[in-house]
Amino acid sequence: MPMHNAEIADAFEDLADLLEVEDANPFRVRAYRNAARVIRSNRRRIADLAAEDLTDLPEVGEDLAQKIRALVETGELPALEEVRKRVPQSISEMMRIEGLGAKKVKALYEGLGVKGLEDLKQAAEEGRVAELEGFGEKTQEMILERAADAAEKEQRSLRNDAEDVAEPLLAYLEAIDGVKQVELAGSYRRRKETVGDLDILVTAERGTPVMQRFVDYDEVAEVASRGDTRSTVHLRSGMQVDLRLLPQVSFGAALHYFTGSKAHNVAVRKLGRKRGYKLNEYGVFEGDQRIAGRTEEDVFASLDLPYIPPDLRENRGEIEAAREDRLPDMVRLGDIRGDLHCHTRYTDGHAGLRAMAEAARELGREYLAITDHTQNLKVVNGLDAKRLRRQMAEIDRLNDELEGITLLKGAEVDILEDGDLDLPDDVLQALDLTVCSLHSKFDLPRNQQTERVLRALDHPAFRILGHPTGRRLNQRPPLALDLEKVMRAAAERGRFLEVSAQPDRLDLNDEACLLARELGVQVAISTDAHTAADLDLMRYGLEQARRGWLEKKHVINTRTLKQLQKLLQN
Ligand code: DGT
Ligand code: CA
Ligand code: CA
Ligand code: ZN
Repeated sequence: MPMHNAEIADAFEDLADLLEVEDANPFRVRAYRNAARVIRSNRRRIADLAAEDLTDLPEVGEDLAQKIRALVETGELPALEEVRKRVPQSISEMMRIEGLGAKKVKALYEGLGVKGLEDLKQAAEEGRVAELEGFGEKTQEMILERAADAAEKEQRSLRNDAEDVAEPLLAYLEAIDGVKQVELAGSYRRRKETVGDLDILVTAERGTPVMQRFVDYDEVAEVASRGDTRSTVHLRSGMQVDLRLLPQVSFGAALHYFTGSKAHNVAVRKLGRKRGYKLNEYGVFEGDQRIAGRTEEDVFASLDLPYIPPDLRENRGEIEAAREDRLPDMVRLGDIRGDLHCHTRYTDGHAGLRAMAEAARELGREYLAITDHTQNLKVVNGLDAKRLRRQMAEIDRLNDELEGITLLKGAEVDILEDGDLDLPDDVLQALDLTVCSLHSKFDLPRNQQTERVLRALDHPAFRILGHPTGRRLNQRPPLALDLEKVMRAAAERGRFLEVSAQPDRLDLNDEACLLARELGVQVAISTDAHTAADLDLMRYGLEQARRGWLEKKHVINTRTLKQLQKLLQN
């Protein structure tokens, strides 16, 4: 059974974590992390690629290719086994606590000898953590709060990882003779940014061996329960899957029920009760009479509601909006005309300007902003004014030559600790746009962090706030920032916020998108592409924008180039 991309990526991430604790060369740590990212987001199954093909992947040279082969063939990564001899493996458990990075974990290990979550909890309870240099009462409390979570809760899967697992399984089920409908409900269908487990609903002709085939699926590691109408398994990737076999007459009701969210269901049921109906996963009932249930449309129609798309079913006002016929006309992928954040070989991207431009054109984009990092970010060889000027000249030359796509001259400008921007004003003013981002000092107190961003917003060259909260799903919590204040200021000054489509960022998230809509700030949905293939990540950002009720008019990269340029000049 070949390894999943996610499993390979996890091994390299573990390696990077442990090396970081060991204080290894940061470039090496970064190389493994980048490789993990490339592997995780690759469409093809890495385990099926030959050694030569592996080096074609961005970030993967001879050395890494060899490590990947070894891992795929033996199930072990020798370099990882080596570090594990030096650093207890359980140490990386501690990194699952949001907010505890390698540096802090290392200090805890060396200073207190804590080797894992259990040790750490005990040390915190005894008050020893607060006494350690660089830690205090607040950190200790945070650890106590989050350690229990980290121990219990399996991490939720990122949406794109869940897709890698779900899509082949759905195809497998659909191919079974006699199977009629297969739908994946739950948070997956609502396009939530992370997924706890997969909830699959199936209808089939009588006598179809659905359950048998399900538990026989190649990727099943363990069958947790098996029945005639419901089974639960755990896949090798760690994902839990519930499968329910349903009669046709209640498929729509079940699909609605198991799509959720729970809060949405509760609100819909209440609405039904007001009319004297009973709603459950079998249908809508008036007395003993089933009045709806075959399709979701029927279920909504029985309550005089139009169809509510799954993306909106979070009980955030969608039922009232549906009743009053003012559901949002959510932005679609086809509305997107350009991409306003990407990197090239000048810094930490893996393709040149031309290759990025051609890939964007291939996807139907009309414009692409090149936004490499700036000088403060040394680890990626950030651009100083001189190198940026050189890139700008190259963009001018390319624009003369290229048909069907326009490159915009931009930069992802570091916001410095005091809110200054990381390039001289004259070069900033010469750019078509800036994406201004926080890449350091994540732990400033909320007031100070907010002031820092507000100051940056005041700079005349500021255009878009990149990945505003800095969160990395399953890795780093959002930084303390008064988003409402920032949004109000952005709205006043005609600035924009980014919705990063990077699957582990999705930042702004859905709720923040709703707030942006309410406060009248427009957003840019951007891929932050580091490879040509990354330009196709757009849909992940789009999904969260849709969950946040955003429409075409709220998203600046749905504008034509001319309209956008006007908006940016303001
Ligand atoms: P997840 O798996 O944590 O990402 O989130 P969901 O939304 O997929 O939740 P899950 O798998 O526990 O259940 C799937 C759906 O089934 C959920 O969205 C709504 C429905 N459901 C489950 N339990 C209940 C319940 O106790 N009451 C109601 N009203 N609905 C429920
Ligand atoms: Ca679920
Ligand atoms: Ca479930
Ligand atoms: Zn960035």
